[in-house]
Amino acid sequence: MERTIRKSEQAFKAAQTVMPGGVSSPVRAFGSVGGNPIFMKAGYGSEVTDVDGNRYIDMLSSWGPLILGHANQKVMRAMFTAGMKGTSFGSPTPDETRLAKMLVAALPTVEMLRFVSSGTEATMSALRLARAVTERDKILKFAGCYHGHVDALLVQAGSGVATLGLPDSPGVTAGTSADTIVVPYNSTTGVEEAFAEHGSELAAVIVEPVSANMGVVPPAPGFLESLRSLTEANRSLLIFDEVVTGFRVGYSGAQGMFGINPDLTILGKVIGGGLPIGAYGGPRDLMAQIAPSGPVYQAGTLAGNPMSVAAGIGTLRGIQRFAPEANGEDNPGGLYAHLDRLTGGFTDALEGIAKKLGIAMTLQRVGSMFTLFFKEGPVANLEDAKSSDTERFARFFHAMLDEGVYWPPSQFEASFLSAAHSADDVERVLAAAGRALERIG
Ligand code: HOZ
Repeated sequence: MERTIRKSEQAFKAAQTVMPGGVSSPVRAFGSVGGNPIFMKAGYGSEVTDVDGNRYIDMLSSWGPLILGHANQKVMRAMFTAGMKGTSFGSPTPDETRLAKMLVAALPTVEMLRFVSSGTEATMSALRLARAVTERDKILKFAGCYHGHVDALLVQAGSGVATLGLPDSPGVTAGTSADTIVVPYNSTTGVEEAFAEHGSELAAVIVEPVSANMGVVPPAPGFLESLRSLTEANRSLLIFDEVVTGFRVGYSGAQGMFGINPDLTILGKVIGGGLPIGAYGGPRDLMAQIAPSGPVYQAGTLAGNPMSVAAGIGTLRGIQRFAPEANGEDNPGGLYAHLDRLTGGFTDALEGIAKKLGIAMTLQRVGSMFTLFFKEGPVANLEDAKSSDTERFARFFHAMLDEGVYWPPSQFEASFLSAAHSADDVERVLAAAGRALERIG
């Protein structure tokens, strides 16, 4: 049956009259894949339903936070129980300490942390702290990494900036971007050269330890190690942006997976279970510089919001208590091992289908996050990612929508599986992808 999207189209028309591009965040507008965005009305488990009533297996998972799937009942109960007692107090609550303790216990490099309301805020605050304690101005970032829409980091950024092919954003002053040094991802030589030239001026190197915003690009062997040793040697801080990877690639994030200890860690997404949240943390002596214990100012009316914090606690508990028997399978190793097997099986099978059809495709995956690039691989940096066949990706995206699968609407983003995706879901997505690839050629 033909898919009807009449109500989505009406909703988009109405949205465009009052919101730029009709959306609250650019990539959602389908700019790079064409067509009009689908407006959602509900999500349950591994599925989302649009306003016309079409159902899709969701491969977006709200861009990563929903590791337990949509409307997980335990998370919802925790969140509503908190909300029924008040949505915000502008005063501290014990649940903030509870969640903070869970995060500190999971991440050995984080002894103290501060909650904020988004990953962008967390990044902005971590940079301020790094600049304050090092008394230096410059920051090194990597092309294609995205750290929220912080002015200083909107230079050769990934995510929507890469998706829409935008130049660095107007409105960011030359002075602000003058303090940002950009190096290709996975280029240890580039970082060495930057340190040789600017070593004494660099406050910090900020990196997504697995990049997720030019599509999934894992760190090359030795890359993160070289960042650690170069920052140490030059007394700069190493900041891991684990907004995507934190509690997604493993319970101790990418830092646990690769065994590298950053000085500061930025968190978001999974730790709020789908509600707005962010956090930045590190060793006690560094975090003690934040007001009111120290002079580095940072504040927020809704920071540590009770519903976000409750959803975060509920999500982390759900991860810890993931019950293998509920999936009817033998599941040594808990949720992360389960997701690794599920996602690995999926990407291997999809690669096999593409090979059979003679389609140039590379699947890059770390744990339950992956990107299908329409090109021969590997993809090691933004330049590689940009040489993907984005037109073919757009055709694939729409063919998958017709097949009832909601893929991220950009070649430069990650797909995520969750605890709610069953083996049957994965089989259905594979079959859909096979038909879609055959159709688009
Ligand atoms: N920056 C997000 C993905 N990496 C996109 C956010 C959104 O559009 O919701």
